[in-house]
Amino acid sequence: MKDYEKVDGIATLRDWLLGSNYTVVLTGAGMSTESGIPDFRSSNGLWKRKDPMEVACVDALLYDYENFYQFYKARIENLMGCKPHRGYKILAQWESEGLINSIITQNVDGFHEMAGSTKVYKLHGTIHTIRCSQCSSPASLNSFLQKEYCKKCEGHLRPNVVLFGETLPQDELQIAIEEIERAELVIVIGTSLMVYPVSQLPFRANGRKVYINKEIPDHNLFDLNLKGMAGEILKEVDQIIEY
Ligand code: BV8
Repeated sequence: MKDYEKVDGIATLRDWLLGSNYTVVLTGAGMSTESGIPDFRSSNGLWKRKDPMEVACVDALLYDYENFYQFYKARIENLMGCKPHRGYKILAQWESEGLINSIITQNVDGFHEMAGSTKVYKLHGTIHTIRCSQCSSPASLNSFLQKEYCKKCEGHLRPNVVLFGETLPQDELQIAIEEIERAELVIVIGTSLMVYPVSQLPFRANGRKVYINKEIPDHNLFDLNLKGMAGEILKEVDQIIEY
């Protein structure tokens, strides 16, 4: 993207944000890479080393627990050393200033809430809490990391994420659809939009659609594309908003 295009784009997003009566943000793993958490599908993403269908799916949980366990243990441990970057804090400030109304996320790291956002709809669950895969009894994160078994039924423990092949939390998904359809402005940040059904949400938007992403696919449905790092772009927009 040429510099003038980018500057214009930053100012346009600022104007649309200030002019919108209802703004919804949709985030993916690209929102967390500047916090040190690898995403899934870009050049150094997780899936370049691991096939998601081998580790983040129901069959892995059922038939290849060792692989499943090591994948999630490593992600939980990596997460412990990371914290929400400035872009997360800007989104939380925009919520408190009334500039955005809600955040829909595919991320399981809980960073939006950690940064202070309150209206957050997590469509792929959370990696911070654990349950038994057999009897669904809750278990502690530490018991998962110690590779203990369910104290009630001796079943395998798993994080409360939505795996491939599992349905999304229907209440959250319904709210997310209503939020997207109601929004005058939808800002999509750091997602390849490859995973169903979240990938379909932007198509349901009736308002303006903005895409902030490191990679911009040729054909896309967005009214404004801002190519670059989420944290940096959010900072540039925030810097030209007179509070
Ligand atoms: C379901 C677990 C009904 C939690 C995840 C065939 C065709 C179509 C669909 C399907 C199919 N076969 C199966 C399906 C359905 C399947 C699916 O969509 N598969 C796809 C891959 C083909 N979906 C499901 O199974 C869903 N459930 O459909 O239920 C059902 C029920 C039973 C049987 C059948 C169907 C469940 C989906 C949830 C799966 N769980 N993760 C975890 O471990 O995290 S998905 C995983 O992908 C993560 O949750 C992640 O958030 C999500 C989406 O990925 P992104 O967030 O977009 O991340 P990605 O790396 O892809 O992109 C990041 C982008 O950011 C990149 O473009 C990069 O360039 C950019 N970027 C990076 N850094 C930055 C940046 N941009 C800006 N700044 C930066 N700094």
